Amino acid sequence: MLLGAPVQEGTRRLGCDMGPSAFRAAGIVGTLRELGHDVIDRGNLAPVAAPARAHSNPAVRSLAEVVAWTELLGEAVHGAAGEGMPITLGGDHSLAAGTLTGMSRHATELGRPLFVLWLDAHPDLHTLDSTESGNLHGVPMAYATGQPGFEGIFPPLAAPLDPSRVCMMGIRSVDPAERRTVAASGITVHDMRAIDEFGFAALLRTFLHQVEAESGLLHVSLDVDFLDPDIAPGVGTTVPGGATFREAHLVMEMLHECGLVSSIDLVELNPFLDDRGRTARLMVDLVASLMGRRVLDRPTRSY
Ligand code: DIR
Ligand code: MN
Ligand code: MN
Ligand code: MN
Repeated sequence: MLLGAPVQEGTRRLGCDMGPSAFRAAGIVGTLRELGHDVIDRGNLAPVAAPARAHSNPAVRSLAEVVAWTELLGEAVHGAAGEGMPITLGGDHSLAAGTLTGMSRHATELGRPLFVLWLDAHPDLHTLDSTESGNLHGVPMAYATGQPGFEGIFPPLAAPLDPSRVCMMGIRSVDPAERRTVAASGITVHDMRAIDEFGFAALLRTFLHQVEAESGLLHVSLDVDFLDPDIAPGVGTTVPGGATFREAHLVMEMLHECGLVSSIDLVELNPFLDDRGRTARLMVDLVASLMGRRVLDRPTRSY
């Protein structure tokens, strides 16, 4: 189930609103059908215009728009999760506040715990009070894990994410307030140093075993800047030293083999900054690996 979410108000740089179109132009529908999946493309969502909303932190920008997207996506993703696997085509990463709202409700109804694999250069753990950039693509994980200051502004989650059920990988740009939250929250954060030292496979395997042991649902949130800028230039917040082509495909293939992925965000693709669509095509190829494309059939799962 594809849901277009052309939100760009969570970032200062314009162009993420073209992300859903670029995923379609890069062939996401045909690619998934070739793998044998039934695909329904619900087109692009559009929230009704919301009146501007101020916050005591004057840096915060486009709060009303991001809250409106959170409410709209919460409903849409909850509905889609009842029918299949919601794949949300972003749009900037503020949309994860909405997809996690929807998946939290779905998981609560099923009585299963929700796990999140956050693939990003950034932990996106700012609160509305701590953000200095004011860009709300930097806050969704603080909201979803129940950090203070979102009550009465964002919709309440059916259940805040348990930090022990969140795993972040690829992290290499952390603001001071986020660093304190990482230390205090109990979220598993594998920065690039940890990945250099232990490798994606070993670290991811540990997390997937945890999801499996608790019969969890696994939401995967893939920010384009998880990838190295050399292979993925089409994003507004490139950070050197990201995941390589091979590492990213390995992560995706392991996710397919685990069979636990319930929902996916594809975020921060900025076609205006891309190089003849190559970032969009790479993202579609990664989704293909996550959804079952492989070089050879493997007799046993590798995770
Ligand atoms: C940065 C950027 N930490 C901020 N965050 C991004 O503006 O708060 N997340 N780009 O993916
Ligand atoms: Mn992000
Ligand atoms: Mn329901
Ligand atoms: Mn990022």
